[in-house]
Amino acid sequence: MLEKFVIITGTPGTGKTTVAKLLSKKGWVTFDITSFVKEKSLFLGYDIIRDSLIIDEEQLQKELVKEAEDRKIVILDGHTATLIEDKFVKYCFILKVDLEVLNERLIARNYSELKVSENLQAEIMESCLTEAYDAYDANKIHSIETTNKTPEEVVSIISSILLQRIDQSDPQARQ
Ligand code: DAT
Repeated sequence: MLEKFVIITGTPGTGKTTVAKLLSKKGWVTFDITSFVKEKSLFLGYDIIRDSLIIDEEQLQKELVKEAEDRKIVILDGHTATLIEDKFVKYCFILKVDLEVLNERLIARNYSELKVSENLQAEIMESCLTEAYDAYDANKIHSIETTNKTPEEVVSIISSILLQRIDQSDPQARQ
């Protein structure tokens, strides 16, 4: 089965990593795309202005598909996750958060003014959601408003959707 990737995307600061870590504790297999890119040197260069890696997207998909070969479900955390082709994707979750909360989180990260304002703009424009609709079948896409939810509540929404379509009698189903 090709459709094994579950993507958790959203503007930086919306809670992807927090949620992915909790999902991992619950037994789901999760990959942090940024760490994966660094580990495997899957970048073409570095964008100094944006303070971010320029990812070799083609190679990243190849490596992820290879890595996931023997797995049923692999959860990906990263705001560049829509580069995985639709045929490999089971679900795409987009995390959203109130702009004031996001602003505080990004400032707390010591992001430059440019990086804070670009990310706030992306959240206002719902860039991740638009990208997801461009990349994936609409019925794979779930947008989650996280502002008044604990990370555990967000995880419970995601888990309940994931568990709808897996065989729960199979102990390896999350692997
Ligand atoms: P991302 O991986 O999208 O960049 P993160 O998981 O690092 O975001 O979260 C950014 C900060 O927000 C971090 O300090 C944890 C906090 N946070 C994440 N989700 C939250 C939630 N649902 N409620 C309260 N705080 C949350």
